[in-house]
Amino acid sequence: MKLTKLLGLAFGLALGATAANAQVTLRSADIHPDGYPTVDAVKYMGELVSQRTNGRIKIQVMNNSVLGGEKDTIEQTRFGVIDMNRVNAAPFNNLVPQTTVLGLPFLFRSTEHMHKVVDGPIGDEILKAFEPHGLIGLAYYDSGARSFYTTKKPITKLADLKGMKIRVQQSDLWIAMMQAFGANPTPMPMGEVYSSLETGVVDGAENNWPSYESARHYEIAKNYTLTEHSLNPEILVMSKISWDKLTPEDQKIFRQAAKDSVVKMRELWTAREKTSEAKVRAGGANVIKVNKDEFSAVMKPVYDKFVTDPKQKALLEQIQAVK
Ligand code: GTR
Repeated sequence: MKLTKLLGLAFGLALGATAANAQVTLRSADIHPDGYPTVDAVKYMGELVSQRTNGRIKIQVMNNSVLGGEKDTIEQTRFGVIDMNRVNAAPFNNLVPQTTVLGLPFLFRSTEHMHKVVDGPIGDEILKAFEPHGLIGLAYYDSGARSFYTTKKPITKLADLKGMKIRVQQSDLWIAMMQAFGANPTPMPMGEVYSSLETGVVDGAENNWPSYESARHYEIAKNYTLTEHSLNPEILVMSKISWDKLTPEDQKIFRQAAKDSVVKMRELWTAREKTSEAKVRAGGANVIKVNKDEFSAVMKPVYDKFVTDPKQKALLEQIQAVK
């Protein structure tokens, strides 16, 4: 073998060795503040990944919307600018239509029902649907039940929503849902909601206890009406560009660590729902119980609009059939 060839081979080996031992830090986006369960769950996943790769791969959670609102970070994740992203299912709806069923109003009978669906083959099928869009679906996280909150007029019955300007997530499903409730939907990123409530751009919004509390919306929108209209979960995704750079062994480690972080997330979530509820009640929130049947009774147009093709219909039926 010629010397130059030998040298080349040695160089190649050295490069290979460096690449295998090199440390990589993947960036994961989240809009929530420090200590929010989704943020801590991804940090926990990062610890597992780091342990299981002997410190070769780390995950840095860049939360507090530092990388932008959810719609923007989804695009950046698709293009590999951001490696991972924890986002609610709603902003994925227009990109990955299969996610739409998860947010359908009054679909899940309970958290247990939702868990059974996302933990089983239906959940896997929806996660797989991300891949053609440049994303790898890794896991579902809890997001509790979403309920309305308003600054001035409290919602005590369905008719109160008539004509109210309600902030929604940037998803056609959510726009249609608000219209079916009789409200006037205003889609915008979460980061703009506080000032929009404060300045009267919107009369209200809707979210779970922890977001209502952590985003401090309860300070200005004191009426929280327990409609619990959706149990739409959170979804953790990875950029396919970043994923393809991992070895098959590391991909397995990521899948398992994501799965393990779900268990952690559920513990964190259950605890946080309680502390957030206690905090907003202590902060003077006016918590209102309503007849939920009145609200669910007007949701047929939403189902008619979004469950149209046979695949969506089959998916919905499968979800409803899960006992
Ligand atoms: C939260 C969710 C966020 C975001 C937010 C919103 O419950 O965790 O990912 O979707 O709601 O309403 O924009």
